[in-house]
Amino acid sequence: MAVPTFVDRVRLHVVAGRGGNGVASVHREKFKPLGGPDGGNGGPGGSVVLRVDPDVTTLLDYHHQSRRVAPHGGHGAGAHRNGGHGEDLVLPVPDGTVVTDDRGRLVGDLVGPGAEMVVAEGGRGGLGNAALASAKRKAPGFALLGEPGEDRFIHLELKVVADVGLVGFPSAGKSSLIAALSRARPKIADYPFTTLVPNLGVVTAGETTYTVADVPGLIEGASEGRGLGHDFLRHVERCAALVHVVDLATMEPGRDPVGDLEVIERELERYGGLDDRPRLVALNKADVPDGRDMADIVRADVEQRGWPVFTVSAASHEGLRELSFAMARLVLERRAQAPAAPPERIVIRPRTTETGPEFTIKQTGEGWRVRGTKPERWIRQTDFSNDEAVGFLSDRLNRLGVEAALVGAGAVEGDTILIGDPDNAVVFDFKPGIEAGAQYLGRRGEDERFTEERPAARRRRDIDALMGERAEGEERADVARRLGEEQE
Ligand SMILES: Nc1nc2c(ncn2[C@@H]2O[C@H](COP(=O)(O)OP(=O)(O)OP(=O)(O)O)[C@@H](O)[C@H]2O)c(=O)[nH]1
Ligand SMILES: [Mg+2]
Repeated sequence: MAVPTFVDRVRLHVVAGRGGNGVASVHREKFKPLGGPDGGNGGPGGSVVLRVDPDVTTLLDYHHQSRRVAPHGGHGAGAHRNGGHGEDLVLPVPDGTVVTDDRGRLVGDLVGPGAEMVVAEGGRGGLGNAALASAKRKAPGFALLGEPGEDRFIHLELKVVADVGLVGFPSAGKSSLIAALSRARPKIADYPFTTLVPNLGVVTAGETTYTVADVPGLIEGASEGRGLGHDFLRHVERCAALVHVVDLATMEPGRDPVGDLEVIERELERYGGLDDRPRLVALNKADVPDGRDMADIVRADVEQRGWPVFTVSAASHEGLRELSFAMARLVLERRAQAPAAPPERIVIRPRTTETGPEFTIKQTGEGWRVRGTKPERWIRQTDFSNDEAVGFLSDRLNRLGVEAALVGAGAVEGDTILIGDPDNAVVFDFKPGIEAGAQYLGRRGEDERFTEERPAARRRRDIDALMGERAEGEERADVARRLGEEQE
């Protein structure tokens, strides 16, 4: 098969960058051997972003290279140096690109220049030990790891964004009409299925400028896959109006203009969703001998259906002015109903914010399975070769109530606990710090992790302590936010 030059459907593997690791470091200076923690944070990984670029008309690039990877964030360093941000990988896509996930669910619809969407979010950078320090935990000997970036498959599908769609049998003259009405130069030939992908032309009628697209020819049974099938009709789904292009000069046995029109209407109906679109009928090739007579016979029949009829010739340009103004009127009506949004930057994030419980516990054959956004994120951030980091993890899990919930559910010391998704879970032996039932008795007073201080006050003080040591004022808000999230 020839290499396709127009690709309107691709499956793309997008991988965002990993966040950089935070670093555990201690400030050293002459005469000041214990200068406090100064390990910087890792930078976030780059995201993969789709952005509509008016100069891009096909998804061909993604057909050739179907895996796209954004750069990682930099690791933190000593002396409060934070790792650099991984740059976002921006992938230009044509206007009208529809994004779905592997299960066919709609993720987004990119319409209008500049519309953009994050399809794989970069991983967060890990906090360094400076940011993890608190009044109680003055010199943490650990830092958090950066998180992996999102890694997913998406499907891109192009739906041409045109105001008017031309439909009709092969060789009816759809491409010829586009060529006659606009400056587009699509391929025109006297054999069926010349057009294999939609052509787009820009038409100006008086004050109105609009776009016209043709669709590869339809034949009887297109909905069952005959000819090129009716799949391409998705390109006219967004059109304000449809124009039937009817061949007045067909020599094929069994075909006539009115019959052709009925066949195409049936195929449109089978495709579905296009009933509400106003229609015009262009009887084309009026220049052929007896063309006009044929047009007059057909006209009465078609007008009965309530559709305006135009007798035209793409060859001699007869009737094209009237047709183009009639199309303009329908486009204007549609635009008046739904004014086109100004081309602003839309940022769609595919993930919705999670609701519901922060974690769930389920007993399985392998052990107790803990799932939840936070516990799973914390696992990814933990350097399991560092005992202090593991201690910090268990503090966080306790604070969220995971341990208590496990005990409440009947887990006992020595049970297997799995945190995370089945393919990639971290496995622990359960070693509760509280006796069964003891979770109702209150907190362990002597343990700093269970101080009675309100979290908000503690967080504020932690930030103040941290900021006292640091000059980078502009990062204050960012660190405050991050600490808030990390310490929740
Ligand atoms: N005489 C005459 N011939 C025309 C006219 N319009 C188109 N044709 C001819 O009809 C043939 C088919 O035209 P196309 O524009 O390729 O038809 P199409 O509808 O795009 O066909 P497909 O792409 O195959 O679906 C070509 O040989 C054209 O030159 C017309 O107004 N008059
Ligand atoms: Mg064509």
